[in-house]
Amino acid sequence: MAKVLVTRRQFEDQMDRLRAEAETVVLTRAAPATREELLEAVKGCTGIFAHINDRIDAAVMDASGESLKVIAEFGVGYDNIDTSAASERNIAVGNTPGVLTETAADFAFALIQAAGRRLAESDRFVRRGEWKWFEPLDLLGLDINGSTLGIIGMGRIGSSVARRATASGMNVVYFNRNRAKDELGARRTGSLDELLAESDFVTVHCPLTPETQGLIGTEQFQRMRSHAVLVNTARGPIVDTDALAEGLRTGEIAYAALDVTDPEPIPTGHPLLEMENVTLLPHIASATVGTRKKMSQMTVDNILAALHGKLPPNCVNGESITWG
Ligand code: 8YV
Repeated sequence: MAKVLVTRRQFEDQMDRLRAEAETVVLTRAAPATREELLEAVKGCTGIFAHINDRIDAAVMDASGESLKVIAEFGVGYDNIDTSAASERNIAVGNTPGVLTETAADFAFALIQAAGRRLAESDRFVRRGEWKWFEPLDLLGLDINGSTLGIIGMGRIGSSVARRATASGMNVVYFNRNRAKDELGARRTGSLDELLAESDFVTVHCPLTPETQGLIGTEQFQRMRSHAVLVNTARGPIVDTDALAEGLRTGEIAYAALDVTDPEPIPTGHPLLEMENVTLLPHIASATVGTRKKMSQMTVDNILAALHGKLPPNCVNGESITWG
């Protein structure tokens, strides 16, 4: 019987689908597997049900002992998997595109609104007992309607955010390698600098690649408007965390709302944790019951297809796989 490793607890009905066809090992410890545990746990596996915290590189693939056929990521982003190493080894890599688009866009737009109107900060203000009387000049935010939103990465999620933004009366500009098929009333800027200079809100929706790592750093913060809000729900390393902390401290930008950080989780004592003008969330953009269930099902679909000798229905390196 084939063996499948699931690196975190998952929905039981989906685990039952795997158990029906493979010896299924679910790592149930509270914390993610350490490197040593992962190298040990993959031994003899045909499939890995992987999560964002698992670094699946050549060493992990080789530790399976050449049995590995499929790595299925629970998520649309798969920057934690070395896809070139997988392709070289004829290992299919699957992901879960599409199902989380609207959920992630809802969340990004919620953060744009929450940051603009300083919701988290205002909640802390009330909890600290500082709300004693009405102050007309306290906790003033930034209007959503009439403001300009800059979207970095106009793919599925970026486009869905654009739809929400135009419906809320925002002007939308975007920066993307190619012109979007449907621009949804948004205007493509000629450069990232142009987008940063024009935007009141900037939201990040590009994948993490060697080209986008550190895309927003010191120089970019200097180009942003001093009242601007940065929202990142994509991947932490796209933004230089130290430069961001400095930009927030010196007033180069006004506010940041981050669902993703670098490193993740953000370590105790990190300067961002001490700042009032930052909202920090624990990577929950796709975390609704409905969406996470669909992601789990798609991840299992990707594994089961490979166990049956077929390419996963959502395979990112299908052109390199010689079976299926
Ligand atoms: C997941 C995500 O929660 O899809 C993605 O790329 O970042 C999130 O939806 C994450 O991948 C959990 O493994």
